[in-house]
Amino acid sequence: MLRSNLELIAMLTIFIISWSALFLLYSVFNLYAPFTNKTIDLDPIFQPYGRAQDLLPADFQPRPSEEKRDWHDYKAMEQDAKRVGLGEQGKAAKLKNSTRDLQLKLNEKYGFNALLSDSISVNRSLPDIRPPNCKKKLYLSVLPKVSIILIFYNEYFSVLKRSLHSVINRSPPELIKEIILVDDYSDRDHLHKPLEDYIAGHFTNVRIIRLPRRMGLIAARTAGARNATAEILVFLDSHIEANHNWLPPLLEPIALNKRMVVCPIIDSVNYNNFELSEFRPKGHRGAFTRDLAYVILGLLPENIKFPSKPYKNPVMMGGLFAISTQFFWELGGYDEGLDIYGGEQFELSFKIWMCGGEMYNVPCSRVAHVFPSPHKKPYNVPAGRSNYLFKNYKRVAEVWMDGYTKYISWYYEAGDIDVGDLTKQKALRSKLKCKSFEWYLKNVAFDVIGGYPPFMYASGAIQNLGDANMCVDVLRHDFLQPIGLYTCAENLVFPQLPQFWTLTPHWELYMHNNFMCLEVRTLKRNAPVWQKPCHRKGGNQFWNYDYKSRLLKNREDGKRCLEMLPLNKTVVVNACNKSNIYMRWNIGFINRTALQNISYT
Ligand SMILES: *[C@@H]1O[C@H](CO)[C@@H](O)[C@H](O)[C@H]1NC(C)=O
Ligand SMILES: *[C@@H]1O[C@H](CO)[C@@H](O)[C@H](O)[C@H]1NC(C)=O
Ligand SMILES: *[C@@H]1O[C@H](CO)[C@@H](O)[C@H](O)[C@H]1NC(C)=O
Ligand SMILES: *[C@@H]1O[C@H](CO)[C@@H](O)[C@H](O)[C@H]1NC(C)=O
Ligand SMILES: *[C@@H]1O[C@H](CO)[C@@H](O)[C@H](O)[C@H]1NC(C)=O
Ligand SMILES: *[C@@H]1O[C@H](CO)[C@@H](O)[C@H](O)[C@H]1NC(C)=O
Ligand SMILES: *[C@@H]1O[C@H](CO)[C@@H](O)[C@H](O)[C@H]1NC(C)=O
Ligand SMILES: [Mn+2]
Repeated sequence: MLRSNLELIAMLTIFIISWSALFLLYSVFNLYAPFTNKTIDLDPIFQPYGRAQDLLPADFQPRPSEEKRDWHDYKAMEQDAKRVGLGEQGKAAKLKNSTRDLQLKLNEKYGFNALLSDSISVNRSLPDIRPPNCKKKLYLSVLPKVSIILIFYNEYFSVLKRSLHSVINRSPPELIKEIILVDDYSDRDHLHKPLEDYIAGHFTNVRIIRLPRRMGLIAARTAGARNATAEILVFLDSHIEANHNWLPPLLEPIALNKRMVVCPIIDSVNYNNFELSEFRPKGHRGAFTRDLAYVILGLLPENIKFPSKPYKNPVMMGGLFAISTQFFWELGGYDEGLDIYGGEQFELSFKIWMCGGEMYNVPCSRVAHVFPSPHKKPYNVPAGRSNYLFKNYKRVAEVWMDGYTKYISWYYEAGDIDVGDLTKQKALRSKLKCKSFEWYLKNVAFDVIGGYPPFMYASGAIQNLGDANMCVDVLRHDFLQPIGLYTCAENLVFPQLPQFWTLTPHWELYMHNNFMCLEVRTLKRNAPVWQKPCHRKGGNQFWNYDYKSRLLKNREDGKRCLEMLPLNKTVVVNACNKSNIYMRWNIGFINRTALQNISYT
């Protein structure tokens, strides 16, 4: 549930989740009914905090002059280096009896090769893929203790066990005060008695909090944070593997500055073979597009020059980070009006930067994350509003993004989405005297506007003129299959995610929120259209909309156009032909000013 994103595939999960009908669950008080006693008197959230030093408890002073030490656990590293076997050293693994069919079934059900996971040790070794300099780094010898909050919903047992063992095996025991597992109302049997027995048999400082009903990621993290007692909160997913010495580099910046929020670098565990590799693009400095999709900005030259040095991160990927408990609550924790999942990483990131904090990525701290297969069936999320994502985003934008909201592609159309009461959030912003969004854009996310100019050429559903019921749709396919057509969303300007396309100033046609660009790989007849990572090189990913002829042209020469094959009810690319009605398309929103300025056609 890392945002993830960044996470190509995890992002897909977002919309997979969003496609399913959802059950509405969010009045704050209902949500927290089971925690109500605490909620009321624990509401330190909106107490005014004054100066930064008020945040420091008497018994915890930063010790910048303190001795440093080498926190590596060399014995554990040595033992790990000797391990051999399936998946050891983070190598790609394969079961002898595995078939493609079985793999697909597993991917649908679990999002990864669950049987393979069962055959890989929960204590498996990982390669040390940190920048070489990290091996020599020393950190303060006195570091604050952490509460690790690991939330899960129907997590696969061996994957959850591996997450726990990796954290415990690779953290200095004296730094972990407790590990709090938050169960977001799982219904798989193994997560009840068997999990409790396993924990009792293997760990001493791990406890489980069970939510009384499905509440979603945001509420689950909040419940974990309320239960935590250590000075620092570390939020993790339940399908991760912590690498050597991951914890001290996360904690030192916070020990030195309580308003520092720190993210590890997230590596990737392949869902088919459990191979560990470095996440691409490297570094994940996070940001957002005009749609408020999470995107990854390139590293800055100084980040590349000093690869082990922490660097500023405008927006967290979302799933894995460390923050001082007090700062978290000073910021009000997560906005409790956010439903289920989505937008919370923007909310927290904006608050951190605008309200006196800073956020860094730490290249010496590595945690690997299983990015699930796009085949994964949507979670059994309680039904309700299908547009909770937009509701969340709009809530965040309304409170934090000031005048920038006018640039958000869908904002005007989202006018009728009720975002609920924002009084508390706005009061918090004024109480903490937070800076403006303009300040944030200038000083922190300074390359967002350049990379993602605050306007687009066209966006929304792409509707065929030959058959007005048909719109271009991702069809929930794996990226291994071409996109297709589906019955159009009711609102063409602001459709559901699988039909929400954007034609960008980079001449890419991409889907809101998943960083995948439409690409045509051949010049043959009936060329299929694929979703592929955006390469910014034009050519097979170049698209241009001629709003007069309504042709949607691929490649700079404008000779090939998107076409619906009415018999097959599919989309392909063929030589342009204005007289072919099936080659003509409406797009929900078009910016004529921008489209008129086309120098390519
Ligand atoms: C494949 O082998 C593994 C152990 O080697 C076993 O646990 C699993 O059940 C087998 N799967 C099938 C489909 O036979
Ligand atoms: C994994 O390591 C822990 C010690 O950290 C040990 O208690 C446990 O038995 C090991 N499990 C396996 C399957 O190797
Ligand atoms: C944390 O939750 C557990 C289980 O619900 C409860 O027993 C404990 O009192 C809680 N601790 C805090 C500090 O809230
Ligand atoms: C479309 O369907 C026809 C007949 O149903 C078939 O011959 C043709 O190969 C199909 N084309 C594509 C691109 O799938
Ligand atoms: C263009 O489309 C029209 C209408 O479908 C068709 O009659 C004509 O043959 C097409 N022209 C070419 C060159 O394919
Ligand atoms: C028009 O295009 C040119 C170059 O193609 C670009 O520099 C300019 O900013 C564009 N103007 C508008 C209004 O989009
Ligand atoms: C349309 O594009 C122009 C640049 O060509 C931009 O200045 C303007 O803000 C855009 N309008 C909208 C509504 O996005
Ligand atoms: Mn995740």
